[in-house]
Amino acid sequence: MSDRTVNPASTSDDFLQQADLWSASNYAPLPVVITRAEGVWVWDVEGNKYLDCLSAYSAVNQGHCHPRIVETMRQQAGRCTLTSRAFQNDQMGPFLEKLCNLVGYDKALPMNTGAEAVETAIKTVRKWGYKVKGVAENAAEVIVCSDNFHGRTTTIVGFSTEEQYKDGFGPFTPGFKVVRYGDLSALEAAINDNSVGFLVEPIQGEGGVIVPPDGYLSEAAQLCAGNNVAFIADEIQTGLGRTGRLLCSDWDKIRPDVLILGKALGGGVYPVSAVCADDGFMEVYKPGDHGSTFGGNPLGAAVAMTALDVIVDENLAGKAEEIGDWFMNELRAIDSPHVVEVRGKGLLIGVVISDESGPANPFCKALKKRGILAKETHEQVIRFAPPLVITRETLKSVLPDISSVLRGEGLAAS
Ligand code: IF1
Repeated sequence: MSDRTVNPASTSDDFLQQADLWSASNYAPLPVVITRAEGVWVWDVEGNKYLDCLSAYSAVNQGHCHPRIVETMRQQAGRCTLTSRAFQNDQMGPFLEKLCNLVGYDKALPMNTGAEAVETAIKTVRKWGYKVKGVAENAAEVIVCSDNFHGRTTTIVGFSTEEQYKDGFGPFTPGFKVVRYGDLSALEAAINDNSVGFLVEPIQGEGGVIVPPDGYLSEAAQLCAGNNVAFIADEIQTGLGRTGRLLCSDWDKIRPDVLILGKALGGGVYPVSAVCADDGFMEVYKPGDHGSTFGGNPLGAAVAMTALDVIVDENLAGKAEEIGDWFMNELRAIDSPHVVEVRGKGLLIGVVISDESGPANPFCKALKKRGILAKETHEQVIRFAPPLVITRETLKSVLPDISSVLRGEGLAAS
């Protein structure tokens, strides 16, 4: 095995080679090796500094290594980290109470990753469908949207419309119906007596930062309410301040029956996710029906409480709205033949590169060369989603570089 060592790895190239050697090749990351991070900044092993415009896909809304969150983590790590749900701990209850009061639900069910929370939401509405709505055994249907992204489990990729996510992973869980995102009549036509839930992202992140037509979400919610179908919002990426409101659903003044949170709930330091709903849904669970070894653990619960406090205390939703509006206008003002559209809400922004200009990836590589880390989604879209603690001054300082790259400078050199 000696020919398979890169030892000791010290340069970025070493680490890239090492990861290439030992990691399954399920990712094609930008070739940057980060060793330190603070706020909106990250540093590679050579000491180069970058502005993080991805925020770990919105998991570090509060900024990297937020001092309050890290301090909570440190303290709780030295006190008690894991009890399992076989015993009670003194952090989970306070965490769930804080979360439920903040988002306005009777109860929450804690999990770890986003995909687990989505699975939990699906299980919740299925059981509700059978026990409360009265759907015949094994007939429950969950309606989902085209170009959805809800995670990577076999059930979830089974209802993806992206071939690559499914290819080679079947057979898949039945009971899902796909309708076109943004299409109310398709939703109406798909609803029948067996429909138990409609699962939707208020803005599709992976789909390419797709903002649905005005009124879509509220009318979809009304359709669901009128047909006794649970409206399930996956706010794993859009929630917790990212779009300029605590929840993206708040923009449309809707209150989902089932709310799914993750990512920033763990403050970027620990995986914490949760499903929130009222008693009418949550009361379907009896002991033993569902669970997770780490879900609701005291370390994650403590971290999540501070992660929520930071979002509220630092008015991160308000900042996302204000800075996002300004930044989106600045991006729109860039005169580039390559940019077709700038869209999004708050600090979840997609810059669409025209097909003729080639894929977005070389633009991201050119941005990296200028110290800005962004990642493309769906070939043609560059996503700009910095931590919500970013200031206007910081963004202003990198705008000339963003502008140069979007106008096509330095593309060939990458
Ligand atoms: C990866 C994308 C973002 C999500 C929504 C559930 C989950 C996610 C709306 C699952 C996760 C991630 C996963 C990450 C890349 C990323 C992503 F590009 F794939 F689409 F954010 F935009 N619902 N999104 O966005 O949460 O189980 O991962 O905790 O590398 O797959 P998870």
